[in-house]
Amino acid sequence: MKNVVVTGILGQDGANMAEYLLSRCNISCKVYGMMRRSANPNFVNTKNFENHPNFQFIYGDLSDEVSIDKIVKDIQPDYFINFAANSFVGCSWDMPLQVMEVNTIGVLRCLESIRKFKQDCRFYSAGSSEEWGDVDYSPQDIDHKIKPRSPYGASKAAARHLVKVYRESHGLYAIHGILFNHEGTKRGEEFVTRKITKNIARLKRSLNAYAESGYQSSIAPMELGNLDAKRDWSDSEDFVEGVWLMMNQDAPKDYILSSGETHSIREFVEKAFSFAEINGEWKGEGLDEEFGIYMNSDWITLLKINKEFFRPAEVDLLLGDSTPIRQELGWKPKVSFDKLVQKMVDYDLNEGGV
Ligand code: GDR
Repeated sequence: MKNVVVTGILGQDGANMAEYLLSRCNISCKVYGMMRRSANPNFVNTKNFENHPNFQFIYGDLSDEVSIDKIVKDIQPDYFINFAANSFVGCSWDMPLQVMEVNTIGVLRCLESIRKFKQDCRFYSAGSSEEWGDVDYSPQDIDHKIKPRSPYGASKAAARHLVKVYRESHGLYAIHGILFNHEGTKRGEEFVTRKITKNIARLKRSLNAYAESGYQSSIAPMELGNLDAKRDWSDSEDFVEGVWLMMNQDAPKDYILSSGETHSIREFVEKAFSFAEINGEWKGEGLDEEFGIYMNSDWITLLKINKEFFRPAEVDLLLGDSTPIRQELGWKPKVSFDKLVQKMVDYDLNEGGV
C-alpha cells in the first residue's frame, strides 16, 4: 500500500486525483487529503470518496511549514501531490503577495520537508500554461520561454525553477507538470467555464418561468469579460491520470498535459447555450455586445459584457503540444471539447445547478 498526500483536496484536481487513486488506479493507495482549517469548508467535491476506508482528511496549510513538516514526518508519504494553490489568475493582481506565498513559497516548504524527512518521496508540483503568457509560437511545447502575464503566472514559473533546483541539487524525484486549462463538474464557479454552465442552468429555469408567467418575470443576464481569449481546454479527470503517469516514470521528467485544440470563450458560450437548447444570437459590438433570444417578440438579454471581468493583462491564446507524454508514457485523453461542454451543461441543468 502506497501512502499518498494530496493537497487541495476540496478543489477540483485534488478531489479528482483522490477519486482516481481510490477507485481506478492499479496501485493500492492510502490517500491523505490535505485541507486548510476554515470555518465553513465545502465538501461537495469529496462526497464520492470521503468515507472510503483508505481515505483520510488531514489539516495542513502551505503557508505554515510546521504543518507540512509534521505531515511528511508522520505520514512518510511515498507520493506528495500538490494541488493546493491560489489558482484564480483574475484575483492574483489583487493579492500578489499571498499568491507568491502559497504558490511559490508553499512549494518550497513541501520540497524542504521532503528533503529533510522523506527524501525518496515523489513530489508533484502543479505548473500552468500561464507561465508562458504572451506566447511566441503555437503550439507551445515544454521549451517555450517563460513569459508570465500575471502574478499567478509568475508564481508558478518561480515554483518551476525551485522544483528543478531541488531535483538537481538534492536528487529528489520532483516534477512540475505544465497543465493547460482543465475543467469539469467539480470546477469552481469563479472560472469562466463553470460560470457559464451554472448561469446557463439558471437562465434555462428563468426562461421557463418567464414563459409560464405569461412573459411577466424579469431575467438577469450573466456577465462576462473578454470573449475572444482562446484556451486549450480538457477534462480534469483525464489530467489526473496523466499526473499519475508522470509520478511513476523511471526518472523524473516534466511534461505538458493539453488537448491540442484551442477555442475562444465565445465558442464555449455558443456551444453551452446550444447544448441547453437555448437558440440565441449575438448582437452589438465591443462592450455593448450581447447574447440573447427573442421570446414573445421581446429581446431577452442572456449575456452581457462587464469591463470588471477583463484582466489588466490578458493571455490571448494558449494551445499546448502534449505529444511527448502521449508518445512516451501512453497518456490519452478520453473527453473531447464538445463532450466536456455537454457534460458540464448537463450536470448543471440537473444535479449541479441548484
Ligand atoms: P485561466 O482560467 O485564467 O485561463 O486559468 P479562467 O477560466 O479564469 O479564464 C479563462 C479566460 O476566460 C476569460 N474570461 C473570464 N474569466 C473568468 N474567470 N470570468 C469571467 O467572467 C470571464 N470572462 C472572460 C479570461 O479573461 C481568460 O482569458 C486557469 C486556472 O485554472 C489556472 O489555475 C490554471 O493554471 C490555468 O487555467 C491553466
